[in-house]
Amino acid sequence: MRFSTACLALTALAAPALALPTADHAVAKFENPAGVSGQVTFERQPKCGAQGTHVSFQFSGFGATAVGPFSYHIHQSPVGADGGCTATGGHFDPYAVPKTPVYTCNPAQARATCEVGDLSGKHGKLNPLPANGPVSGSYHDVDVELTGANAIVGRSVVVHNAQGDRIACANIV
Ligand SMILES: [Cu+2]
Repeated sequence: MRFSTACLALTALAAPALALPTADHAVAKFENPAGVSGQVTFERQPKCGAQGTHVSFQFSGFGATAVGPFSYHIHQSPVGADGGCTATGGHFDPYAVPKTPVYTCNPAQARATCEVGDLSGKHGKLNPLPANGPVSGSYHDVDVELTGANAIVGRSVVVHNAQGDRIACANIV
């Protein structure tokens, strides 16, 4: 959430809305009728600075058995052909941030210590109120890129329950 205010202020000053080329926009759509639905949208916004994307998310359908707060990350690989989340591999971490003695990432600490894909570490976990209700929000993330060597397109977003289990995943397209 650290970058939201400045980003929105600058966006408001940008005059007419321009159609975004495909490379400036990507989305992960969660379409699970029996479980977590929603989407995470990534938009490159040059007015927010040369780097990064504006990220907006909305989720619902966590269900009575899913216990949050829910973390969510960009994972290295796409969802498996069978729809399973295991194939997504680990967190997207192109800069190989230090993991010893222990990896930590929270919204109060320097972002350079966080994996690029650790969206909930950098910006906060999903904390629906009521417990299994819908949740939404947005922020600017200076390290998430849609183009170039560290592009996130073709990877995936994975949602975890409080125990760390992968409860939903969707490809970033
Ligand atoms: Cu994850």
